Amino acid sequence: MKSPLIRHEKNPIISPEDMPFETYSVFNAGATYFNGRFLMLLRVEKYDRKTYFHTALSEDGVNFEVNPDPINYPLAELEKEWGGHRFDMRITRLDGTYYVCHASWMKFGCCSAMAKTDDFINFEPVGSISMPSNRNSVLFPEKINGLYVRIDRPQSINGSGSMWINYSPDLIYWGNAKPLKIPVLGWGGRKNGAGAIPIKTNKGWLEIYHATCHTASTENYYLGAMLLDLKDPSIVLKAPEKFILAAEKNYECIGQVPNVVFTAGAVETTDGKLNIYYGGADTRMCLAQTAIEDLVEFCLRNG
Ligand code: BMA
Repeated sequence: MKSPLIRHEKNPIISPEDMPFETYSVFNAGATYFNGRFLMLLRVEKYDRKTYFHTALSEDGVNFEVNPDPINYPLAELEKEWGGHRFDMRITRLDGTYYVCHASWMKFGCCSAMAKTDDFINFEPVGSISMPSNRNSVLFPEKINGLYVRIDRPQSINGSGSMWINYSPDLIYWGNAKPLKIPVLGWGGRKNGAGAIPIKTNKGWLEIYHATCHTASTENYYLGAMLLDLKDPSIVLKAPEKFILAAEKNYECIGQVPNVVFTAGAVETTDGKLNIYYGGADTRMCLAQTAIEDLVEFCLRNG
């Protein structure tokens, strides 16, 4: 069975030239549904290559209006002290609050950090939630067995790394960490990390992740999908060896970092579809769509 993902005909849905201000790159947005609209938290780099985060809202999930003002994002204590370059915000709605997990580069390496918001205007730091080197944290949208759950990606000194799952009673103290046992992937020999927030289906938690491998010229990024056990998400039920998206189009192959498709957010539509928002070549925002049940079927048949 082939990947059920279909690239949107309007791709890229947001390019630097569509932005309401001078923009070098706009990519890897977190995404959620907020007050009846699709919301993206865009990672925006300007020509000084400094990073800002801007919300963008849409009625149909395709045409977005970008807020020209960046969000006012508070720094967690460690970031204040050591300086922080934040990126790749993943948004989880849990018990009516929106939690934002992101990577934070500091003097001594990269940590995962978290903040929360009710309105995407005011954010309150939850804190630094890992030791270095760690990134690609995604928080599950509900507690499991009374605990918060997240997937993250500890990174080894040579830059490789793989997804782990860990648990917390309070979002601050995390432990009982276990690696997620996915197969050795022909397209994922270098590293992998969680992408979208896990989606609950009756066959398991559906997780869309990225993985990379070195080719003769570049480190290529791919998207893959897997199903995790509903009651014990440390158990990988199905993880196909086929990728679901590779960088093929010009908007995925040419840009700041070539041959990259990278998701930090997918949003269910009211008719059972899934909008998978992803960065193309670390330069622009793109959209791929599928029916959730088709992606689940892909995992069941190929896993
Ligand atoms: C990863 C992250 C992503 C980025 C990717 C490709 O390490 O930094 O934000 O999209 O590299 O450059």
